[in-house]
Formats: sequence, structure tokens, C-alpha cells
Amino acid sequence: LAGLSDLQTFEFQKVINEDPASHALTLLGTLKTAQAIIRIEKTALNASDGQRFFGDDGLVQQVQREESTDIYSWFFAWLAEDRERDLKVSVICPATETHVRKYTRQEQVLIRETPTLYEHVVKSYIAEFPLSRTQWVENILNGLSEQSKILYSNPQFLILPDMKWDLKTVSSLYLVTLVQDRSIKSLRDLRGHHIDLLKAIRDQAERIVLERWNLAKGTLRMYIHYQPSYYHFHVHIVNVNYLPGGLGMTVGQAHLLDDVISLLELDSNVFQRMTLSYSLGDQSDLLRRIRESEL
Ligand code: M7G
Repeated sequence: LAGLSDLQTFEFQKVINEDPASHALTLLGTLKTAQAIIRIEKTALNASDGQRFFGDDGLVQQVQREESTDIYSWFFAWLAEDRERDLKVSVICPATETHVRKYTRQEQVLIRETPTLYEHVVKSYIAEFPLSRTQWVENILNGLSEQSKILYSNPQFLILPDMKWDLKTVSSLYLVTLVQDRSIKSLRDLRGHHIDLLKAIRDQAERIVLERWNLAKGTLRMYIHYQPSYYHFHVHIVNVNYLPGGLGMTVGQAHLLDDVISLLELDSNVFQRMTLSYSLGDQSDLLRRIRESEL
């Protein structure tokens, strides 16, 4: 996708999600016959723009492509010329049914994943997870996309802005760490020998945000999702003051990196032995497998 002329071919089908807290709408439709999901989200507003809200404008007049990787593209858009960008527009195309489910509002169901449930159901679900779903991660790790965005890299991991971030608003700063070790699929695979890796991620993230944005110690919330959307180990690095609804900081999904390190220090096999509880959307494939195993 290159720009506005491509986006204008979007044939709207329906709104699949609506999130007033983040000023976002998720649309389902088609782009040149392929199913597409477009999430339109307002970027933070500038107080200095206050006097300019009520004037001409109303429509997107210009877009700038920020990034395009694998099936994901994101843009910034303007409602009128000569002002700060208004919107962040994220596109998934072609979008699979799994994407549609992921972005559609679902009823949540709480799961208590015992080590036995993990061994018998979840582990094989993760192992069978299509490699194509993490192609975007491979593209970044292998130097094919988002290279100019990388903030830090060493042979073990790299840190770059998360696609959710507008790259500008420090109060909603959102970075992600991707590790090179493909054998760590999720939180469940972490063992005592990963403590050094996790501490290095923590230290480098703190150093980078201090150097780049003058964010001192204690300004970051770093966490790991279980279950994540992508089974390639990564850590979310977010401004501690940024507390949006529905963006993955829920109890029973986000595990603080500091807590994870501390648990591993107490017991290097803790994630092999623990029952981990989380909620799944009622349309999730994993939930279907868990239900089937219960029969
Ligand atoms: P997750 O915990 O697996 O799932 O996190 P979530 O999406 O439900 O939070 C994956 C993280 O990677 C999310 O914060 C995404 O916004 C981010 N992300 C996903 N994609 C496809 C990309 C991408 O192509 N580039 C970047 N920079 N971040 C991405």
C-alpha cells in the first residue's frame, strides 16, 4: 500500500470495534478485493492547536506512510493542511479470519492453565502456530523491515518502537523488544538461565529512554503477555503513565518483567510449575481446543 489513492479503494463493510477511550474505530472491508482491517485512531492532540479546532477542514487531505512490513502498514493522516498530523491509520491486508477474530470485540472467558493443560493442549497449539503469523518479526530480525527504527540491537535482542506508538507522544511511549532466540515461544519457556537476558533487556530499555527522551528510572512499565498474539518472545516497554483501556495491561494478561525476573530468581523452573490464568476471547482457536480437551 502506497498512500491515499490505495486507501480510497477501501470498500467499507462494517465497524468491528469501537473504542472511545483511545478514539479508535476498527473497520472491516476490502482493499482491491482482499479482505482488510483498518483501525483508525486519533493521535494525541496538541494544546497549542486549541484555537485551530473550529475552522475549515473535516476530511483527510494528506497521508504519509510511516511503515509497511509484511501485511501491516501504518500511516499518519491530516484532516487539513498546515497542522500537526491528526490520525494514525493502521492497515492489515490481506487480513485472515484470525485477524478478524483478533480485532473483533469478543466475550472473555477465564482459563486456568495448569502445567498439565499446558502440556496436553496449549504446547501443541503454540507449536502448530503458523510461521507466517510471525513473519513480521523475522523481517525485522533479519534486517528486511523497520531497520531505520531500531533503537538498540545486540546479538540477543533488539528494541524498536511498537507499531502502536505514534513515534512522537512521549506520554504514550510504546517500544517492543524482540529476542533472537526462537526457542522461547512464550512466558512458559522462560527458565533461570534466561535471567541475564531479561535483565539486559530491562537495563538497555531504561538506558535508551533516558538518552533519547530523558525519561528517568521508574518511568517504564515493562511486561510480557500471556497469552500473547505472537509466539516469538517479546517484551512490551511502555510509559508507566500511559494507561489506556483495552491495550493489553489487564491483570491476567500482562506480567511485569520485574516480577518475572524475581520469580525466576526464586525458582528457575517456576513457569514450568505454575498455573497461569488468563482470559481468552470466546472466538479464539485456543479456547476451542481447550474446550474440546475437556470433553
Ligand atoms: P503481543 O503481546 O503478541 O500481542 O504483542 P498484542 O498485539 O495482542 O499486544 C505484540 C506487539 O507487537 C504488539 O504490541 C504489537 O503492536 C506489536 N507489533 C505487531 N506487529 C505486526 C508489529 C510490526 O509489524 N512492527 C512493530 N514495530 N510492532 C508490531
